Amino acid sequence: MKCWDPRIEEIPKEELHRLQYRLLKTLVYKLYSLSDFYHRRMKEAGVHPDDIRTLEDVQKLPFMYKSDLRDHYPDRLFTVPQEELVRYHVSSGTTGKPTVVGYTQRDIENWTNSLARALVSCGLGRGDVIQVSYGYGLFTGGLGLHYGAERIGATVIPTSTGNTERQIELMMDLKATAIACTPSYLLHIGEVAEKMGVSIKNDTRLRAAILGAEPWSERMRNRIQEWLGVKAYDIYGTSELYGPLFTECHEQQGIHIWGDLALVEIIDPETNAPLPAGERGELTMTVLQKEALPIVRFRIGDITTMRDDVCACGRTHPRITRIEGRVDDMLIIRGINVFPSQIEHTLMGIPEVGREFQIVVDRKAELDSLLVRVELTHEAFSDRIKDLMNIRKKVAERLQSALLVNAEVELVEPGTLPRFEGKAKRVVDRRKL
Ligand code: DLL
Repeated sequence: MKCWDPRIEEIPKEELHRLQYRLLKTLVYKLYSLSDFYHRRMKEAGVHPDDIRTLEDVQKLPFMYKSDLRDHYPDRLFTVPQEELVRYHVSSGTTGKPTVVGYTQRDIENWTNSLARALVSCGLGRGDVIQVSYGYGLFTGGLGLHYGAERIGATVIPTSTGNTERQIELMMDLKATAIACTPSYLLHIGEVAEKMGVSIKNDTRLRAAILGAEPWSERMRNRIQEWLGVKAYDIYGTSELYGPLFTECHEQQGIHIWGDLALVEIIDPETNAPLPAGERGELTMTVLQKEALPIVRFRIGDITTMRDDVCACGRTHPRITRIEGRVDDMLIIRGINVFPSQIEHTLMGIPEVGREFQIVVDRKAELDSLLVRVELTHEAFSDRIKDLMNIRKKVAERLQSALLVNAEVELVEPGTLPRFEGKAKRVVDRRKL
């Protein structure tokens, strides 16, 4: 099957814009009358629903921040009574209070359909066996993918995370053709499989991996594809926008954002000005059809670029490029901005470097220091001391030229750095401890 819903996925752009405008206008009127929060915010911003006369007028509306959700914990931004809710999810809130999201039956429908379109665009469908190794529970990854995979008629293995050896046995016994998990967990699965004497590439039917929930680099994709013999697709979403929602298609040229569900803007994080397609900034979304917890101009904090050209696959909806990281994950080292994903991309271009690394930032004598601990491949690790010194020098030079910051490099034995079952934590910022 080429598209799950070709009528909407290949809709002419002008028609999509008209539809978005209609949905936006309806949403704004609804919120003005239904939500104290949005009513107040719009009044403060001096904007009335009648002022929304074009799609670009979305820019007149006030922004919403993660702190708004925390400040209204647990459910004070919901616009439906509890009886209308069919589910809650709760984000773990690495920085402070957790946030609670609620769903009506229709919200679950929209979420599921978005993932059905996405999974079909990754070449999956009836006959596929999809192992869902995202966490099930309060996290949106497991149940989100589960519903999407069932909707397209695939067979789901709901393994959730953990118990990795058993995951590999089930992958073989039940002939999984696809896996959905974080990229860091797939690395771990691949390693554990090797220890069990199993080659994912040769001994399983796995051919696709739906990877996201954390930043990962293009070079990591190449390594995963080559090593495990799968096509690796980027999947994006956040709990506030339902959960995992959008993926790349088989062209692997950016993540398709279904325009009938969400309106994308890229904002300059410093000036708050909207940026045109092709310019890098902070992803901001308005969810056009969301009942329980409406989301308008939500400043997600992820850094990306928008593409507005039509994809070679024929889908007309806007795309975003791979997320580089979150504004608040950016490390400022001696005044220079560094994203952990840049470090990953640089390291994965060095053949002697294995797949795991750790970044340690500290402050010594009032100066920031950056230490990058790098696992070597088994072959490189058995090299002579002199060769190791050369590898260390090479890694330090590559990092210096990519980041414009000096990094101390420590080479470590393969298999010694932490492994992850959910989202990876590769940065230790001792300045914040
Ligand atoms: O991580 C939802 C999800 C589940 C997405 C499964 C994909 C797959 P949260 O826990 O609310 O929701 O975290 C959302 O994770 O703002 C990004 O910073 C990061 N993130 C998610 N997907 C990607 C990705 C889920 N593909 C936050 N690349 C987002 C980079 C990602 N970062």
